[in-house]
Amino acid sequence: MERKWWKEAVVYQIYPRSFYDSNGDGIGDLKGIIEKLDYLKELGVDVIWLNPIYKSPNADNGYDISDYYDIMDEFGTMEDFHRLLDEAHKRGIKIIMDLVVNHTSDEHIWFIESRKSKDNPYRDFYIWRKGKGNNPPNNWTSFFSGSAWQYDETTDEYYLHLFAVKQPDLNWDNENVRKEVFKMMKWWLDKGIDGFRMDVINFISKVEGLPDDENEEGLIGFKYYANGPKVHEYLQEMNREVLSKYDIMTVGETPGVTPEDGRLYVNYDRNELNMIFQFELMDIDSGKNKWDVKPWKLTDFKRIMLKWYEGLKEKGWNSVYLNNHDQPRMVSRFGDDKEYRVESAKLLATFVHTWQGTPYIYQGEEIGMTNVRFPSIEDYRDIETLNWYNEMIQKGHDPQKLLEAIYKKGRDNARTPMQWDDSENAGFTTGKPWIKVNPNYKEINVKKALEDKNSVFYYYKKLIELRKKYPVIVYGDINLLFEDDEKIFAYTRHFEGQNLLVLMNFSKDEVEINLPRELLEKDMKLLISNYSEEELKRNMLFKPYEARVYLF
Ligand code: ISL
Ligand code: CA
Repeated sequence: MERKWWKEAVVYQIYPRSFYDSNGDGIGDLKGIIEKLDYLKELGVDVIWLNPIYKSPNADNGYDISDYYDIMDEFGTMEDFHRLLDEAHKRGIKIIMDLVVNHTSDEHIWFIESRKSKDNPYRDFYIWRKGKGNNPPNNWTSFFSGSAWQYDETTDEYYLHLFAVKQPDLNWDNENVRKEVFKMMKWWLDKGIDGFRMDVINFISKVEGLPDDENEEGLIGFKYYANGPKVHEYLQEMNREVLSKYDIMTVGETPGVTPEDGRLYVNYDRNELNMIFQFELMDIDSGKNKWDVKPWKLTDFKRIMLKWYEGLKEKGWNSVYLNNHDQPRMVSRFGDDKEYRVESAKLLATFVHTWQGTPYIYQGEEIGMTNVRFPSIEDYRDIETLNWYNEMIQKGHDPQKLLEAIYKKGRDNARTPMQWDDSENAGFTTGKPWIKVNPNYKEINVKKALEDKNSVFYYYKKLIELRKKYPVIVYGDINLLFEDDEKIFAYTRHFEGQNLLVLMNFSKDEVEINLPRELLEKDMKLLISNYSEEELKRNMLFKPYEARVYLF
């Protein structure tokens, strides 16, 4: 297997708005990130992925970009950005940027021009269609509720927006759109950035004719733009024109992708992307839609991860993540955010860092931050959450029940400010934060974590160190043990004579693990565990959420 720096790297995702506020306006900023670089250096991460920092009116917190060549006012200036890149590089930390090119803001100059007239040179940068009588051109729905079409009076046509009304979709079939995007990517790469995370990159090619979806459930129209007809042609063009000219890493965000589709994006010989984010694991607890939450099963968890491991094996590379800025906090979703918060946060980290693939840490995960339960809908900021809530209220649903779903799945769970210490507003800002902090910050914060050698933070630090020391953790193949067990997740890994045994109890019960004889006979060296050495004398009786990693 080919060794690559981005396979060995650990990525840390920063949501700048909620990371650290350097000037007291209540909004995290670039200077704030610079101030915290030493903290990230201490943790040991190699790459920072920055959520969008471009100029934006913030309908969707920066995913609606009005100028790709400028920095969002609240976040600082281009000079601040250069300093951030420089200071990160000085510490040996790379920076990858979010590339949001399925859509722009409606305040982007291209769209302002495009909507002016049907013969404007930018008209064809976006997807405009005539309505069907008084109805939109087709029945597709938006991720953020309602129709995916917005009527525009000026020219009596509709434009397509898979996300918010303020996020019109670009028309990738227009060669000039692709040229502009590639030019912009080079402009950033020439500044020395180290790669891109590509927002919904598998949505850029829509099926010709934009047909009605006969299946009127869930996200209507999805199959006509997810992994569309020309997506691979466009990504190969992007690779040829831009990516292949730099030593960078790329990761595509790709909702609705199976391992078969995945191979087409990441197989080495296809020259498209290095990695993608699969969503099958994130959908593990979804019923009719994300808000309809059903219990998840460990056997499904294992099955999905194994399928992706086998699916990309030797021909491509996986990414491993359990949460991000769109998802609930992993300890609340897959662990226990009460009695066993610390233990289960460490257990989940053990999985993320010892499975095959590049691990992605989302800010705050490394101190075990949890979901939040705001008392009122007024406290929420996320456009997806608010649009859905309003739509459901109009349909007559019970507000309290809606809040319960938001507590489980709302995106603001991940977006509350980073908890730095136990002072007011968790030390995130001296002003009024743009979104309230999680009230548990007195208990869960960075300062406390750094003072406690048994904290979640130091466990992450150690996992990251182990990854650097033992190539088997990065490159080893995987063999699952006890595949059908609903409590135990266990596997061995092998690489060039190094062997690893990972044992994890994903339950609140004590569980005895009966290792197969051939493993019992081996000389095992414990590399890391989330319970104390003293307690480990219990041998193979595993405490709630206990995790151990052995080298043999
Ligand atoms: O957030 C989701 C589930 O709640 C996803 O459906 C999400 O909308 C989808 O994965 C696309 O996400 C990305 O593009 C969006 C942006 O709002 C998200 O923050 C971003 O990660 C539009 O740009
Ligand atoms: Ca600020």
